[in-house]
Amino acid sequence: MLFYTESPLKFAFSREATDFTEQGFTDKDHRFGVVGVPFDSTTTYKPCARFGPRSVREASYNFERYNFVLGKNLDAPVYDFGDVEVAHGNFKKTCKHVESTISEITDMGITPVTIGGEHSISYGVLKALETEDLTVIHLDAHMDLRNAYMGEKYSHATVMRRISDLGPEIIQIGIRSASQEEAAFAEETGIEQYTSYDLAKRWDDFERTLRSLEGSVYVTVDLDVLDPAYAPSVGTPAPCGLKPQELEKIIFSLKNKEVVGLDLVEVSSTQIGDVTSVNGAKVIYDFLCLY
Ligand SMILES: [Mn+2]
Repeated sequence: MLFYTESPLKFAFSREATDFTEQGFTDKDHRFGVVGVPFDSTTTYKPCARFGPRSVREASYNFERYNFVLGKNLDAPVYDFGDVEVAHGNFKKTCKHVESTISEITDMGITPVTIGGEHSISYGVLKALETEDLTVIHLDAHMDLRNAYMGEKYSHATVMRRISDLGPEIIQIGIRSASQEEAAFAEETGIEQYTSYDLAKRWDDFERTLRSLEGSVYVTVDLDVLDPAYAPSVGTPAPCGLKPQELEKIIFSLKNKEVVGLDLVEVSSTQIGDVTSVNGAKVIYDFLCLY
């Protein structure tokens, strides 16, 4: 018998961990584990991403099990494992906790869905995954490719550079802000990019690229990829971003891809029902509805 949690401390539609030994699962079944990382110590502009896991989970209760657009129910087994223990002010320690937690989850054959926290936490997740032959789909207003930011090697602003050090292919989507150094690095290393302007001009090319992607895919969504009209409560808002309908389409295009994990970062809402948390929760909800 399945019990659906009503506690706002767990993502909507997640099952009790006691169901975990439920019979009937095969290795091919997709199971998902939600983990929060309430860490925001490297934030340089709007703080409060430490409240992201709480506000995104709370907002997830606004959605119907039936996904109207997809015409199907959210039936995939989802377990919410709660939050990783973070060490505020200590990236390295927090990163180690994230890495070991994600390793435990993947060892159980469960796909991690991580809620940040600011973007630096994605590095801890990727450290726990096999990055050879992996493509990281990175949705963000910013490239996050600096080698260091304000003297810090590990930061929300350098996270994709650190992930690129791990060796996966990277595709950046929704970009509209970068330093000259980052733009040069992306060009030199052949990181594929679709800016928010590209998406408006040549959506079909972009869809073709996504469709032709083979192998394992990891998805990292910095919610500032949306226009600040739809996601004002993020660490570093940037104008001229995506609409929720476009983000929805991108998430839906992950159907049939071999997704080994997804994270949603940079939600810094402190208000219940705030538009940023609702749009953030929708990313995870839409993704889980694909299975
Ligand atoms: Mn960003």
